[in-house]
Amino acid sequence: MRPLIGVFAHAPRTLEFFAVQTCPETYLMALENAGADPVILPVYDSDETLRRYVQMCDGFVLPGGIDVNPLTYGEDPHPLLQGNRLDFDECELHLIRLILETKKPLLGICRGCQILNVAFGGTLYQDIVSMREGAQLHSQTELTPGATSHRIKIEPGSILEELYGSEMRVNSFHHQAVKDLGNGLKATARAYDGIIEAYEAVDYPFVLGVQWHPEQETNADRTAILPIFKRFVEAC
Ligand SMILES: [Mn+2]
Repeated sequence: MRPLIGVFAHAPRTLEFFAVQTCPETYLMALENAGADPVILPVYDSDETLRRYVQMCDGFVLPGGIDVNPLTYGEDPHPLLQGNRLDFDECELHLIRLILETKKPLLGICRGCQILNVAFGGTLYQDIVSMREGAQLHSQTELTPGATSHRIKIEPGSILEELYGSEMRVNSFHHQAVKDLGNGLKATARAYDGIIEAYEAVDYPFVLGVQWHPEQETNADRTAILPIFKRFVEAC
């Protein structure tokens, strides 16, 4: 049977007059193409509901989205912090902890990779350019849909190395990034400026965080079976 994958909704970047939770189609397409049945999970404050979601699904995807509020990792806001929602972050962190208890597979993408690191006790660069000297461009200016913009070095023995070898090109749509990795996380890929682009959780069968958007590759070919999603669905 095809695994049922919960994709968290995210709060959109643009401010609305009413709160919205949404999910880009590319995540759903990537999962369907990889052999899973995706379902969008709203993120809100009900322990009972969140536990039901966790029980119901075989694996989970944390999508990209707005900035993570720095109070979640014990820091005050930097002047270049962008739109964020503390209430949303707190519900998501609660949901992540419930998922981790079950050891079910979890894939964090972009903001998902960042908040998953916070759930493990890690911290973030609130703004890469102003907080990290010598950083390269991570807010991509290449406009072609599905295009990549920088290279990453991949660690031997990692899931990514198994899929892509020792180096690959990735897209890059982030002004925040992982600073200190959480307990039990191991960096498995970095950009050439040293920014962490991927990590795995040592004590879990499949917990992977990637700073780029692998699902965006479906913009170029909507029927493509993408390696990360295929590997994730197999783990589910
Ligand atoms: Mn990047």
